Amino acid sequence: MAGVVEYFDELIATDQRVEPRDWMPDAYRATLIRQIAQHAHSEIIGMQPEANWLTRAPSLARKAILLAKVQDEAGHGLYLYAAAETLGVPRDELVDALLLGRHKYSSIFNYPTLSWADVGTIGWLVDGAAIVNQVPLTRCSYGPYARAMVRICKEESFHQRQGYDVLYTLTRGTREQRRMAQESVDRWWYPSLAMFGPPDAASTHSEQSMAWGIKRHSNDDLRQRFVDLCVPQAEVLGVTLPDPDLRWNDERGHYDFTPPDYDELMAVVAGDGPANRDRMRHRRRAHDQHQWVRDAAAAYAEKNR
Ligand code: FAQ
Repeated sequence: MAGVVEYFDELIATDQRVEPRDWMPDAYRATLIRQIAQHAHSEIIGMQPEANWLTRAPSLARKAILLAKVQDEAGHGLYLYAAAETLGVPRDELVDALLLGRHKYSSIFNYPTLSWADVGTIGWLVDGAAIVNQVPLTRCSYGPYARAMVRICKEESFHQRQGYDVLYTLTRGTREQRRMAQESVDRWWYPSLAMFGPPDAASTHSEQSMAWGIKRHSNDDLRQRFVDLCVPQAEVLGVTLPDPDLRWNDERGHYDFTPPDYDELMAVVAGDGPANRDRMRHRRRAHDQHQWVRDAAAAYAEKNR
């Protein structure tokens, strides 16, 4: 036993990857299962807000692009479930944990998409926040998660650009289109900042996850990085970020900003956001209605065996 513990400590200390065959502490395994499963569920639930606009995209090209993006999210969910399975937990169990409300998914997907501009804003801000959070995860100490993140980040980068392009087009359009873009940014700014999680002082897992090399930066550091990136991008778009206290701080070398309302974050995470019930109802219905697909796939696999 002592040998494997030292080997694990050595892998972490020398910034190498832990692989599924390696011994790992139970708490390290549990933390990874929790984070990777939450991440996978977020990708799957995250298909719903944008899918809401598939039938109403303003052109065939926009519809084809959005369809591809939503399908990418399904693929991300599948890579991530596969990464979680390497930790010894079957996929059925993970999916059941979501459906029974035992697992969380990202707060951001509990907000409704009220206008076409929301498709642009989700791409720009939500995928933008996802990239800031996930690029460091390509260096996560657990190999299968880190490798899944490499491909996911490349695709997220395309998603972010398509969203920016939607907003760029709207902000160069009619007065009504510019108004729609601004109204959407006003609604999504703070929920996007909240995606990074509670402030460091209230983050239960950060310290241990950083010691294990699962997380590489704290929630607040990543949130600050995101704000610093967004301000010049908002200027190019010609939209105003809805924060009167947002200003450059020469001393800190960062923008000062108003943090999101963490009570709201906790309420949304606890199931009380504007769309939580709809999201879960839709997910459970889809799961039940497609039982025949899983049955057919299992029967086909059995036949081939
Ligand atoms: N929502 O101690 P910490 C995407 C929970 S991007 C819900 O700081 P940790 C792409 C947290 O789980 C979105 N719950 O936790 C896309 C913990 O609860 P627990 C998904 C939250 O893990 C774009 C408790 O609060 N990305 O899907 C949130 O160290 C467009 C205490 O928090 C990821 O999952 C929240 N915002 O840090 C798809 C990235 N924040 O488990 C479709 C990977 C915190 O003790 C369309 N995950 N909680 O019951 C992470 O980086 C981390 O898990 C954090 C949270 C940073 C989210």
